[in-house]
Amino acid sequence: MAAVGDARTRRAAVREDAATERDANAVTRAAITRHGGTSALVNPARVDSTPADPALAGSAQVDAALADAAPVDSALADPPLADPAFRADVLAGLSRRPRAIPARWFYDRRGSELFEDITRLPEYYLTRTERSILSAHAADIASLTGPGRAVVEFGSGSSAKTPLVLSAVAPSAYVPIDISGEFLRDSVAELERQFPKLPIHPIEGDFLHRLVLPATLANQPRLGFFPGSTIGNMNAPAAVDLLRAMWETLGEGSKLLIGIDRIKPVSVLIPAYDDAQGVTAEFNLNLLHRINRELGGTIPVSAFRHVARWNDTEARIEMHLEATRDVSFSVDGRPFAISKGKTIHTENSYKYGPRDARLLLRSAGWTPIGEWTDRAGLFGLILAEARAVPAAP
Ligand code: AVJ
Repeated sequence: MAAVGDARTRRAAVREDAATERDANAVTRAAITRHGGTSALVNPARVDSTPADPALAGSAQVDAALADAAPVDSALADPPLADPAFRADVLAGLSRRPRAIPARWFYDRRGSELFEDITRLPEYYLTRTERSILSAHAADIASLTGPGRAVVEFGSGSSAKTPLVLSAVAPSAYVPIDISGEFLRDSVAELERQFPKLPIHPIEGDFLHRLVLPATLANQPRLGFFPGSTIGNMNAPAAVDLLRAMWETLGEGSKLLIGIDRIKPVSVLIPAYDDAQGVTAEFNLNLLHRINRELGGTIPVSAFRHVARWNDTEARIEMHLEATRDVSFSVDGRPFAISKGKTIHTENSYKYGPRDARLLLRSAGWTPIGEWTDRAGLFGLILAEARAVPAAP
């Protein structure tokens, strides 16, 4: 374990206005940015919009516009279970310049399967590396968190890394939070078999907002768990908002174990997002298939190619879908045209140096108290503590 700085003297400020009671336990079944999820297509997602970063912008503003335009029963007339938030994000995303569609819409059933395949690719070092860090340092992590904490996992998805943490930290309870009830039920059933004495309290909800934890956990200290570098999908302001919402959900004195992917040579980064087998390309292109399936689109998918780029000033991998010829098509009856060489921006995956990652956490009131990495320094696992708002010096 590498202790991180003199944590006690550097408390980060916590804004009090991060979340409102109105947002408590919001249950929405739309997809959000996450790994391994399936979206049941019912309600519009309530995702904070980040206008400076169109690929991640939420749909709140366009929801409102569309609510006026679409007749109430249009969902019934449309192809299978069209999510109004998906439609709104796609129509708005294809209309703006540069074109951009939020990455959270990757995760329909097929997209979630393809993501699982990505995590097993030789080039995709993230999942494998994070898991090896977790198992190599489990005892160390446990000694810093202490036993008897309720482990709260944000975006638990298929909970693949959960057993590593649960067997290490001797938790009092496990609280998986996920937007997909289907995924929750599957993973809870599996974990109940593995940890028969552990109380499990699943919450189907959107962790981008403050949630109210079950009353039975009121007096138990908490350990948040947010693996997979899911935070990398967000730009800095959105990431800080999310980390603050987690602070509010967990409360002062809680701890957070978070996986954050690191900046590294482009020769390693690009193949991780543009693999030899073309699985990531298929994952990216599936978004166009999904638009065709669910929104009555006529997009000629074969006229697009997957592109992964490193944007050095923003310190992020970008995924785009590039038109290989001039194309025109319609979505939901609306016409669109894209000229050869132009792209639809579909994902950002931000990477952080060790100090960048710690500053990000501090910006949201989380004081780093431990950090682990692999031999090559590919991936960072940070343990942070929710400290009170500091007095000004
Ligand atoms: C789930 C956001 C962590 O950015 O590495 C993988 C998603 N996109 N390959 C990532 C993803 C293309 C992944 N996250």
